[in-house]
Amino acid sequence: MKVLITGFDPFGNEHINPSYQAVQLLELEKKEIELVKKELPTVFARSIKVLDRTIKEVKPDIVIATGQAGGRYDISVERVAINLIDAGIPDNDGDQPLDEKIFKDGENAYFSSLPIKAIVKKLREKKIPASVSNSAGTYVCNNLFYAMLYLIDRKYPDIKGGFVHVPYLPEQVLTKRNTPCMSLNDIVTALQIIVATACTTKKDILLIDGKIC
Ligand code: PCA
Repeated sequence: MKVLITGFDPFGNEHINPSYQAVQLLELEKKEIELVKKELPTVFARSIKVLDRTIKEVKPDIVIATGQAGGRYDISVERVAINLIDAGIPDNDGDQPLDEKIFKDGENAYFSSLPIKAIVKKLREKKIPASVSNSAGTYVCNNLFYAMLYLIDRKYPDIKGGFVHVPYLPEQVLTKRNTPCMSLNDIVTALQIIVATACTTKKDILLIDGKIC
């Protein structure tokens, strides 16, 4: 079983991105899982090109993309990617599209094909805060997540894919009052659990984790 796992480079005012920091440190106990790591640019168009090229080269069974969600307190296992860009800040190439479709001929939305609730349950069992998230935002992460599922739908039907947002690291919130963070160690452990659960779960479980509003 081959897993491609990606993280993003730093963007906005940050000098690090916890997603790729954690991906870099990730090691698996199970030697039967081959892990391929890739850093993606926080750039709308280029991140999609790099992902597509990497999928073509690596031919993974599973793709797990990760990104920073500053201000979130837990590991957010994303459920849905929407066909919309509405950039609150420019990407790392200076592009800031507003209210644009990602792919004109794509569905309005695609759902993750990872066992999102089984992942949340396993993370909580290991005492790592986690939840299903129903929005990956409207920036580069949603853009990449949407493109991944579009490409899977069109070109790579045998691949399973999903997206996980991770909180800031403690060093990123030193001067950000009342802002949550998670240790790099916990984020790396979370990624280990996510990869292992994605590789071993055939059918997702039912778990009460719906949002009232
Ligand atoms: N987080 C941003 C883009 C890159 C990243 O790590 C996002 O959530 O869209």
